[in-house]
Amino acid sequence: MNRTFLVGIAFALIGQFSASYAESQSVSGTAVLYDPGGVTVVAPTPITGTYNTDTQHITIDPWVFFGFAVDSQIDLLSPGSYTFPGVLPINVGSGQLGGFITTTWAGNIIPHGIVWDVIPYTGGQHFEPIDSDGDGIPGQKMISGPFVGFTFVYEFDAGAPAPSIDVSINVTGGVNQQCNETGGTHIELTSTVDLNGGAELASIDWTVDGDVAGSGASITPFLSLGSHSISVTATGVSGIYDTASTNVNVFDTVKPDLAIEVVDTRTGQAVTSINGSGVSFLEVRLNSTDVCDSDVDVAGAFKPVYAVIGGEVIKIQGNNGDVTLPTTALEVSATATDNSGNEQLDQLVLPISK
Ligand SMILES: [Ca+2]
Ligand SMILES: [Ca+2]
Repeated sequence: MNRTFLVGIAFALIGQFSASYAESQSVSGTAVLYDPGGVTVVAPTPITGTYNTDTQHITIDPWVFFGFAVDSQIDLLSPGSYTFPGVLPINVGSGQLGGFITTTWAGNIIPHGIVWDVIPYTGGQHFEPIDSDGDGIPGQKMISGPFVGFTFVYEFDAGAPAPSIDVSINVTGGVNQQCNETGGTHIELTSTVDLNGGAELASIDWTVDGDVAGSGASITPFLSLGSHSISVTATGVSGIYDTASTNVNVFDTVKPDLAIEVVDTRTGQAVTSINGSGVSFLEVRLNSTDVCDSDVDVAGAFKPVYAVIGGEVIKIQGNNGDVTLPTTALEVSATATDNSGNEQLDQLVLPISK
């Protein structure tokens, strides 16, 4: 008596386990509703459900549309042609499965049809809705119920989630950066890779302006002044991949440094004043450097300054055709311009003593 009882429990347990592992797969995907013009009335909304592979029936877990629960029961259809009351003919080709769907919403019982391309992968399969009535909108439009002319599609994975890779780019310091070396900046680019559904990463490859720029989780390329397109592709061992792109702009808004130096060539020393007889030994040097531009354009002008005491009148007197003016100082002004158009101005006045 006891023995029989135990065997019975064992069978019951086996039955339960085989039901949950062999006959039932989880369903995960999205629901979309298109209006008769193909505009999405319901953007892709996450749905879950259960696929009973023995009865070929899918139950979509209730989700909410306009405040009412949507309950969809799907009888799967193997390749062939089917007609159901209130539904356009459902024609299922090879490599496809059809669905006769009964959706209950706000007290309405709505029959509709769908055909999926079924794309198998390790551990599951993807159900991709096709335009089975040829109206240019994915899915098959409804011809009965409150949404005649609308199309309702379920797209999902059944079984294990499909392997997927998602990659994104992080630019250390942001996508707009000041030039901090001659001609450009080294910029650190880092990828973030999300692997799902058992996907395994094989490689990460970068391009800058369309050219191969390295591989691995991060690279630090030199980017010249201007805008650059960056792209990274993460590839899985199964060949699936994802690509992310961004633009990085290197700019220069820093003015060049500029120093005016007046050198007495007799000593080679910079001077801050000179006596009259030394004027012909002066040489003016315009020194400019820029973080980004190694070849700054520098232009200068050199002119005499005449001291005028209040109340004096300047008279220019000719003397055998020469004109002599009492020069009291030399003034140098200069402008340095880098290749991004940033200008630095400087001025120096050198007094001349008698
Ligand atoms: Ca369609
Ligand atoms: Ca600059």
